[in-house]
Amino acid sequence: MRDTIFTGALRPFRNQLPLALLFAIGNLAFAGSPRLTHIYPAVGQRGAEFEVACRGGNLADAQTLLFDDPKLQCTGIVKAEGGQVTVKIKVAPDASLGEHSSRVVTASGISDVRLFYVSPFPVSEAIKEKDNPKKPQTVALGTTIYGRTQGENQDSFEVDLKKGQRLGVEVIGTRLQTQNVYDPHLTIAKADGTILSEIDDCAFSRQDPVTSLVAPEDAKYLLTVKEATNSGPGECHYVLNVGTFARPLVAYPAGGAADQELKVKLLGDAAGPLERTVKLPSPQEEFFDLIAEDTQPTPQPNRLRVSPFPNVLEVEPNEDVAHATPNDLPLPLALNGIIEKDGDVDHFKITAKKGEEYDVKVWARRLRSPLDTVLTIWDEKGANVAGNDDDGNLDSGVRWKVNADGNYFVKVEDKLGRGSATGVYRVEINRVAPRLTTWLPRWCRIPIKSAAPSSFQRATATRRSSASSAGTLAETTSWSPSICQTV
Ligand SMILES: [Ca+2]
Ligand SMILES: [Ca+2]
Ligand SMILES: [Ca+2]
Ligand SMILES: [Ca+2]
Repeated sequence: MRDTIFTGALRPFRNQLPLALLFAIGNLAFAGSPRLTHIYPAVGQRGAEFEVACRGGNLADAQTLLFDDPKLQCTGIVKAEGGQVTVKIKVAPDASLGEHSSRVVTASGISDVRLFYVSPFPVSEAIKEKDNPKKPQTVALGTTIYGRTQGENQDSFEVDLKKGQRLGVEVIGTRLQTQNVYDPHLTIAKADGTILSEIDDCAFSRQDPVTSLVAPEDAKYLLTVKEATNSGPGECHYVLNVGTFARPLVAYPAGGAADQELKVKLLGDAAGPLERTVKLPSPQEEFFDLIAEDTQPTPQPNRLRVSPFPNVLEVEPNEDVAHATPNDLPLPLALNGIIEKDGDVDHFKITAKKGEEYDVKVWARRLRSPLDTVLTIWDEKGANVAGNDDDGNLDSGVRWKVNADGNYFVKVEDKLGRGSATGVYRVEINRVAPRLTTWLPRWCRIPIKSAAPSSFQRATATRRSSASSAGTLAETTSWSPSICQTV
């Protein structure tokens, strides 16, 4: 399953269409099956109007490109044919930077979701000189480039930096591909070829590299984008943001109480931590996207959690129960800390009452921390009362029913004992509550074992989700064998 940097792809299209209509369109989509495999370019500057090509299938009767945010509007269809529709897009000057999701709406259905990015910078296509395709393209600081690096292709860019000036770079590639795995790789070198930074994958955007560095001297610096294995398949689209912007990797604390001001440190930028104070939204929102502004806006935000309960911040040293971070606040709470060096272990004291039931959820990797957390809850006698390593992802989570009144101790550590300055985590301890989630039915094609060794079958399934009053959520898959096909 393709990863997305945040949950933009899952953000509901709630401002766009009534729920009933969404389901109606969903049912139509089963018959019409418009497919959206790529948007090129999958980026546009805020405040700008431009054209993009949507490629896929059954797009001849396309009516619009629908975004999750009304500040991105499709203002017209330029040309529509079976496999491609070209549309005009207008992005409001105050549209959110970063990731958005979009679908093509046709007369007969609505396509699958693809990602689209809004940049603060002018956007242009990578250019290669015909007579000298290896010559780097000179780009200004504060530019968004899009292009392709198929097969062994490499695209090179040259930027001019003064000593001490920061260079921020983001590549978006894996998140744009749907038919093939495209794994971008980034190198930053001096003009003489000395490599200053080489990055393939990172916790912030997984297979898409981001980095920042401070220029060691006045000079020209070379950026090279390629597929990590020199064998880029398919379209291999990428988007490259280059500028003097800060590129923090995580925020600490990684969330706060709704409707309250929160002071956060943005960590991981080459020029050092940044401090910001933000007003978090109402508790209807689960997340807040923070754009760091430091000389230039950072094109992709750092995501914070929004909770209806207060924060507790760790106090080091807290390596054992005897030195646990003290806390007199009642649950529910969010415990925040950093596994800041190898071997760091953090403990927090909490108080709970018999019969209470809590969902204890760690937010670390899902907020782009490099940690693989392990969570344990101890009682005062040293008995392990709850714990978890991975709760459906690398972040830990457990439902905890309290058996006795008393003090308890929450322990957080990294599974491999690794820590770093960006090893941020947040443990949300919340009362168990009913939760209802709705979304479009999703059709997926998955391989099925076939008798013929050189072929496999694909079937189409509808996934439905349901929530009970107890808050449990089940996802069921119903198959439609009549449309199985051998390919
Ligand atoms: Ca990569
Ligand atoms: Ca710590
Ligand atoms: Ca510690
Ligand atoms: Ca884990």
